Amino acid sequence: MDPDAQKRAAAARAIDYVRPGMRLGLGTGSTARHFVELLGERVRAGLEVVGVPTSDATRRDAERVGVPLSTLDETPELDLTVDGADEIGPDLSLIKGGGGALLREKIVASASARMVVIADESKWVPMLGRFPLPVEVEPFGLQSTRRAIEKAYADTGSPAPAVLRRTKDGHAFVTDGGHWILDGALQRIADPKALAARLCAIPGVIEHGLFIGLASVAILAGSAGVRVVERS
Ligand code: A5P
Repeated sequence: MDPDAQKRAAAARAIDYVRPGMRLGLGTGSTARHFVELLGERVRAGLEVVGVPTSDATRRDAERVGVPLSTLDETPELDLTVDGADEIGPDLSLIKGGGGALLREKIVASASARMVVIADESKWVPMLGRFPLPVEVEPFGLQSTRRAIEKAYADTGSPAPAVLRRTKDGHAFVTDGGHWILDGALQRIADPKALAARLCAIPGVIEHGLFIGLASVAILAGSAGVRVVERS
């Protein structure tokens, strides 16, 4: 299986977790897009669910395939969120936000009774940190916020620059919420909880891409097939 087929296989297994009447959080990214497409097939075959998208891109995908949509204002409690990840650690801690949707992804996952993360095996790591950690920031005061973030990295044992994410044409990448993203290539995050607490305490930080204690199931697809890991 090539990586895209693996993503689709993981997404297909996640469909097993969907029950009629569920209120679903719909993740963002290439793996989550497979889930939305497969969910659309089920909806067209008669399955009744409602979805809350985590990004404008996912909203458009869901509309295209016919998944009925709601918002967290109309539907503040969800049964299940299915989303991808950039890295998955052994305790199902995640790095997310490679696609820039981390804030809405975290809000939606936190409003859900359960989060299932879907990915190809390349996302499974013994320790988080090889994928650059995205931190969503308020543009006002960027340099001060950047310095505070870099101090948090150094103080927690992973010194690294916090680099402004840019689009291909060189402009700052702007999130759906109108914020910017600083990516930190930390290499290893020895204590994700400690780092998360430090980042949350910085006023210009809107949200960070460490998802701790949110995912309860990981569905991983590789060349040997699909495996399911449950958080103990
Ligand atoms: C979006 O902001 C991210 O959190 C994605 O869920 C993550 O980047 C995984 O994306 P892929 O499924 O495209 O690898």
